[in-house]
Amino acid sequence: MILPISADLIAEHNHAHAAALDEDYAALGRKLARVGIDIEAVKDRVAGFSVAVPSWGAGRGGTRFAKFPIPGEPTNIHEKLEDCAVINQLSRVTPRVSPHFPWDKVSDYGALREEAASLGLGFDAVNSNTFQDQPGQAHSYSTGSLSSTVAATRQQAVEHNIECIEIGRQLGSTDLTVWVGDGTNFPGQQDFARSLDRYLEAAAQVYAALPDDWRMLLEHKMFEPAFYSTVISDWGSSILAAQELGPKAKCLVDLGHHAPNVNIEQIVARLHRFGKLGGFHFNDSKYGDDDLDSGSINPHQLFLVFNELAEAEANPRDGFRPSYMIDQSHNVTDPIESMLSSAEAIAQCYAKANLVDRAALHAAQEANDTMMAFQALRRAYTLDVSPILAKARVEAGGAYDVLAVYRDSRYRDRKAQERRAVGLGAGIV
Ligand code: LRH
Ligand code: MN
Ligand code: MN
Repeated sequence: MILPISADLIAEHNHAHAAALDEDYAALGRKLARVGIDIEAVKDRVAGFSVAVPSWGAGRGGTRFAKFPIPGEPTNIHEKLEDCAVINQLSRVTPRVSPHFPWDKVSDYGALREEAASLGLGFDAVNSNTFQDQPGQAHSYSTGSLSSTVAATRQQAVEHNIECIEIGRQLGSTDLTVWVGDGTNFPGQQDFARSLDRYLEAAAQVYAALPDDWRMLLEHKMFEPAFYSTVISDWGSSILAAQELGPKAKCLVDLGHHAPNVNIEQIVARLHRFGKLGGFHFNDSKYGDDDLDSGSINPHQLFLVFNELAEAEANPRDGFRPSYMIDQSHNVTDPIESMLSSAEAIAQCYAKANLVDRAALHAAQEANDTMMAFQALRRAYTLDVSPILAKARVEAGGAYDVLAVYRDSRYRDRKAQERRAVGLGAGIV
């Protein structure tokens, strides 16, 4: 395996911080020991945590107004994999990449899988794209895709999803994520009930093509690109569709796809209660599907989501296997830096959720002691868990200070010499 960043550089940096890390880790260990928590056990759990990165997040994002490329950004899936390898090499928490088709189309997927493996990476959920027309495509998605009024368009969307499953099999994936932008911009434009009927009928054909060990993750989104109504607009539509499709259909929660102020952590608990929690697209949001960096706007909400996940893991009803993925658009930062920082924010919330004294929380809930129930969460949230993350990272060969090593490596500058410049123009969603 040839990884993109020099192991010597990482070792040199880590050596310079080793004494400080040991001191901070020991101090936190003593603090946790006072409340009966073994820091080594927490570190082991953190070491087992991972979150996938989106292939499309490796390039600079943009809005429909503009995209501002940076020198050295990736122009194809091979270069994206290389950048994702940097993120995983330094963070040791992002060993899988989630590809999007046809954006990541190649001629030989077996070779792509090997290429990823040689960089220490595997593949996560495959994402289909029926929200955009491609050059030479027979039928336009302007009338919708799985719910289109045009039968041939629905068929094309079904076939594309089935092709994604086939690609995913070759890549070693076991999840198909389906997000459709289908919806309307005007009252009366389509019949709400009939468009859902069409979606369900087409989605059932995709579902029927799933291998036994696969899941179909239905991703809902309230609006955009449709601005009046969307076919799978909320978790209610999503869970109803998943229930109708069958046990392999689950719901995927993208943190930016909800109505403003919705209690997302409660949605997580509800979906788990009915065995339908399939996965996450982590990002943060101020106004809508902003795709901002995870934990940059509302880190407390991210913690509360992980608290529900920790609760669900402890009480796994119909099983607990959510797939975790970042889905962000990096419009003004180096995407590698954003994903390094986001992966750390996500892992921090995971660690904090694992530090919640669940017995104390449950006892306070039973006793209707509101303040102490809240304090059980607050105590975990206010802990600085960064020494635990850093220790797990360094022990796995990653960097103590991921951003400092990345900058010192001058990786992006080197890529700017090697890679062709990407064009200007509007970005993707
Ligand atoms: C839709 C979405 C979905 C797409 C991705 C590019 O807004 O969140 O997950 O596949 O963005
Ligand atoms: Mn998403
Ligand atoms: Mn989105």
